[in-house]
Amino acid sequence: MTRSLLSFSEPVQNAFKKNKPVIALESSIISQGMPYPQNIKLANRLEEIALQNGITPATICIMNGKIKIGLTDKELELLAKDPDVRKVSSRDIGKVLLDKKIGATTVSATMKAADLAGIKVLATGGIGGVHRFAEESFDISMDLIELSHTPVIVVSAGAKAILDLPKTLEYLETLGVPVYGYKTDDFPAFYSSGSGLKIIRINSAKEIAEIYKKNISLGFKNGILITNPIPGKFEIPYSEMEKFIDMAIKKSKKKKIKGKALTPYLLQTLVEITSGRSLDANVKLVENNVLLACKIAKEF
Ligand code: PSU
Ligand code: MN
Repeated sequence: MTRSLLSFSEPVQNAFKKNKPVIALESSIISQGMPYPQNIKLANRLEEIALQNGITPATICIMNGKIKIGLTDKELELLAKDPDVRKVSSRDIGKVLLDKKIGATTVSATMKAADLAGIKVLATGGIGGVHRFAEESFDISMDLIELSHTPVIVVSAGAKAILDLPKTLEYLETLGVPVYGYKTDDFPAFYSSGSGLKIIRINSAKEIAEIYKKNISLGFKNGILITNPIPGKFEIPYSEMEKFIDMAIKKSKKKKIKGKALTPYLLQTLVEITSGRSLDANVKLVENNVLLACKIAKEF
């Protein structure tokens, strides 16, 4: 029954048949996270990086009443261009399937799809988390909840810097989600390589896979959050970025932007305020995460 709702691309089917590693890629970053044509360039580039590293990429979305695991170039292009593509978190999957609409999957929905498809590693830019002023808005990304009950390794550059990072880390602890820094003990802040918040350091992809295997052996259902800092030469220092983020958040409050529209609005506003610098950093950090996801996938 599950299988009938999943639709695998040919390359992904072949990889499974030959027992070759596959990584999952989310699509909300394409449809809601970045403007055209940078989004399609990135989507193609990420697939290329995976292939060059001997890994089959499976970008995930919802189309024609199916959860698609692996997309064609045409399908990627559609996700990048069509303004009507919905932003789909886990809770939205059923409705978008029924409506036969096109849905771009966030980290939470992509984790769910990856788990159903048997894919253990997912690469994204930055996960969603606890928004600033969440004590008023209650806005906490479903990504965190999904990490607590879906056994997928999510490779990120930390949580998006527009969020309340200390609260996000606290909430991940409450939810029982292990958070590790790849070759760092400083929680990465998306555009910046560190936030000053301490996390546990891990030095190899092998160790990450081993922890995951132990958790699975014990029947644990939680995922693992790997945070991989943006390479230093591409980062925008935290102190510099904070001013821009404050400006973007003030603008969102004035315009009363809320709910699922908030994250895309803030990311887009930052691209404008920084004259594209934040977009360049976003691209670089995602590429870096795909590279690490490939290394981890090879350990299975
Ligand atoms: N990472 C990026 N850009 C993005 C996202 C992640 O570099 O646009 C998306 C992811 O799909 C993530 C979502 O799951 O933003 C979080 O949205 P929200 O805060 O509404 O849960
Ligand atoms: Mn939200």
